Amino acid sequence: MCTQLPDHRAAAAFIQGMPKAELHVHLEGTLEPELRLELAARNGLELPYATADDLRSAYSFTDLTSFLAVYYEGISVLRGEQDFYDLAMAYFRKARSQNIVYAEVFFDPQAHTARGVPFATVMDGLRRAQAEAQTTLGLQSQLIMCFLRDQSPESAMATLEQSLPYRDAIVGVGLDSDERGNPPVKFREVFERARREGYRLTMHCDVDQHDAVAHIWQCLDEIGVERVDHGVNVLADAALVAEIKRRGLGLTVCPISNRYVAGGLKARQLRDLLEAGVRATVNSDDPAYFPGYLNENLMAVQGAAALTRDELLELTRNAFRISWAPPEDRDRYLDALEEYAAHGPGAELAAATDTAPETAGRRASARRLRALARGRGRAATSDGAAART
Ligand code: ES4
Ligand code: ZN
Repeated sequence: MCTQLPDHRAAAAFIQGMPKAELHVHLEGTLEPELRLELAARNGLELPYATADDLRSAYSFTDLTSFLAVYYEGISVLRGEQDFYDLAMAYFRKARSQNIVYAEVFFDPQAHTARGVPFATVMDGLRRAQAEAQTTLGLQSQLIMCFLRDQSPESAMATLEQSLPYRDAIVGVGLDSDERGNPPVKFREVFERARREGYRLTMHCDVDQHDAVAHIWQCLDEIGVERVDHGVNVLADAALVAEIKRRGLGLTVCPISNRYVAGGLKARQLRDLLEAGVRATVNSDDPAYFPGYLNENLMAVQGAAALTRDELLELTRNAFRISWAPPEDRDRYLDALEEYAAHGPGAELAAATDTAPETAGRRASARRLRALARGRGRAATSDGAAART
């Protein structure tokens, strides 16, 4: 199937209405300037800017390192439990307004504990927001704790130990911050321990970083991740693509983030990943800094690479498939998505083009998609278990 959405408005309506999952968003990266000013005032802190627009126009970065300096500066207004609650709740409201039904959200405990904020304060605020979002918005969420790769492995291990009383409130661990000189293997023991404690494993491999391909291989061979955050550079190595497919690993791609810190949306690469059969997804990363939440990211790549209705659906199927939602929830979300595919905007169009002449490649991919939609496809995950594809 190769149904083209007829125009921008049709694409926007289709994307808005689609039930979606977000798997790569840093809660601290959702701190909008308005809330940053409010929290600064609440905590008696002076900011060098008086208005949200002043703050926005002062955000200037060209790469990961310069972005991270701005990001950590922003974080410094987060102090009390209510601050973390407000931060998370604002994101959950925004997410639900975009018809996100399930979100896995990153947080960076070391960026707070290093400033004297207790681990418990962070957890209490985030967990209260999660419970509130579940009951009042119907939004399901899970937390992923990231270690800062530009800090020591000892600091990461101490953070892992601090998290253990909250083991049931955190689904997995990740690795973020500045990648240069901080390869995955630096944290091998920390991730080994995290796995033993029952955490799911993911790691950032930011786009176009020094040694990007080698870092992704390390994630597979030395760490045993289930997902790679970003990871677009896999395309430089056919054997790596093949291995990622063989293991059924997911990639959480963040197009607008890439435009800001890696020189382009990487929309063509995203389409190549889909065509190669890699479980790629679209996500928003740090939407307060790389303007655009999930729908805007999907719109951006749809516009740049003329993604079809079916490709947009496949990106969203991938997000639910590679999510760490309990299997019964994941399958319910996938069923709701198939319902949307069958009856949502453009369904008549899809039915009509389904009978149009197709290329052999399109036919094969349509067959694969139909089989997958029926839940027959199975792939091995990194721990060897069979997963619904
Ligand atoms: C991040 Cl874009 C990105 N890369 C690595 N670490 C991060 N933390 C927040 N955003
Ligand atoms: Zn990220």
